[in-house]
Amino acid sequence: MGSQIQVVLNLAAGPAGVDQPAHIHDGQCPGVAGIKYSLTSVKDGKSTTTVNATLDSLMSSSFAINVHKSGAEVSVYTSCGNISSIPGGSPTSSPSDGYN
Ligand SMILES: [Cu+2]
Repeated sequence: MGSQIQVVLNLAAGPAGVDQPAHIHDGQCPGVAGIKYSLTSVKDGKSTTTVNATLDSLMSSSFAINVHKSGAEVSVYTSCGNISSIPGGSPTSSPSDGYN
């Protein structure tokens, strides 16, 4: 979305009604570093966030999306995915599928 990107997480649902913090962290899974961008907490497996970063900027360095067990157990990681290791090398990007 130009200078922004929409991040959509669709995971197997965690505990019902529990907000699971999610962030884009510096580094790579499983030993991610600090938080780079906060994402909307995952609830029932779903989260959508508009992030003030370009896709290119996220792909040009080492970042990972990390989901935490809960606010109380934020030190427990339940999901992690390296942004730079998306199967196929990079997300599909063409005007016809909504990315611009
Ligand atoms: Cu995090």
